[in-house]
Amino acid sequence: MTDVAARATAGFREEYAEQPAGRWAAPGRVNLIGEHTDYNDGFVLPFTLPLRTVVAATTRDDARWTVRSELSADPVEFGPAEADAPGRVTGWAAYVAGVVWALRAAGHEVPGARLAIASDVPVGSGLSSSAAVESAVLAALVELGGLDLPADRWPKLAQRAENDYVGAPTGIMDQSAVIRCREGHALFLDCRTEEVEQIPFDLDAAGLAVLVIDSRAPHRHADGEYAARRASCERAAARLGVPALRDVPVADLDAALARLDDDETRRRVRHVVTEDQRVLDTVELLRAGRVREIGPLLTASHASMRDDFEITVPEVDTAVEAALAAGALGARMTGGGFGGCVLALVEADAAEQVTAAVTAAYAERGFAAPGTVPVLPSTGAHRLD
Ligand code: GAF
Repeated sequence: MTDVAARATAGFREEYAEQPAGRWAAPGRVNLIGEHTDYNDGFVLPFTLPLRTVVAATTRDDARWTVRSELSADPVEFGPAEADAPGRVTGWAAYVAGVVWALRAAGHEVPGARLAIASDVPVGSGLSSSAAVESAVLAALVELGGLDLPADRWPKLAQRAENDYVGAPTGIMDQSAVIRCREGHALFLDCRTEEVEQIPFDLDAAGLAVLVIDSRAPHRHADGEYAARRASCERAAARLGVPALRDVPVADLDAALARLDDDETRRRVRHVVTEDQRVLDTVELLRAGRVREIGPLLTASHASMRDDFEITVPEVDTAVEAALAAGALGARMTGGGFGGCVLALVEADAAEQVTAAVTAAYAERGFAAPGTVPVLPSTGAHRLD
């Protein structure tokens, strides 16, 4: 397939019969560890992928926005009336209208624009294709409009687009990753303070590889289940008298669990509290250059998502089990759950054998063949040219 940036330009020229003023890119992400901790004010450790979304754009004289995407034969056009009414623009274009809305709601004068979007980030695989669109569009509009908005404030705005315009109650991880990740690093993010630390993540130097395997599992009720998990965590925090589950230290976990009156809530809390600790432990090991040793933490994270948070599905469990049986040092589902991708930490020379083992296990269970996603910790949203 043609390079994604070239496709964005070609789409732009075909739609608008002119050259774009510029092109902006934002990548997809995987999360090394720290799942469903972001909206609990906790810790996450994502890195971005070499797969990108590119937006080619130029301003127009009126306050209207036209967007073309590879996802649709027809462009979508909207003005302030639609942009200012969350939910009015729907489908893929809602992520664009949501960004316009979030900027305008924050008091910025958003320039009218023509945009064309191309993407290599697969939709529905849990690799944050939506955050990539939001972030690339945000980068384009900020620069085209000369808006006074430093990049460390972009993640909150992009998150607002998703929460309040599109209506998905997600946390701050994906937009932060897509905007703030740096090549060769994982992003250690404190989701309460939004402080970040770039953690060197040089797999080659360690003789290791991370495989990202697309489970191809259809997302089953993912939206409703995600919202239910979030509501359950928030209820538990209120019951425990803390602002968020991040405020339950792992040393106090048993005492906290004893104060809750149902097993399901106890399991949800145990996942979040132990997962925050696993992120901190992973960061310590990576800071010390002990990359190989993070494997058991990844695998423990998966078990916690499977047994306590109950967000895995047979396809991802099968991929994790097969990868571990074939010698992976650790493996876990990554992302919101109910499908999506699995990542496995492997010795570089074992990558093929682990991939083959997962493929064979899928065939044996009668699942659709898994896909693979290229991995190379990459740079967040930026202008291409
Ligand atoms: C999805 C959400 F968008 C993130 O905010 C995060 O909660 C993640 O699921 C689970 O860790 O990607």
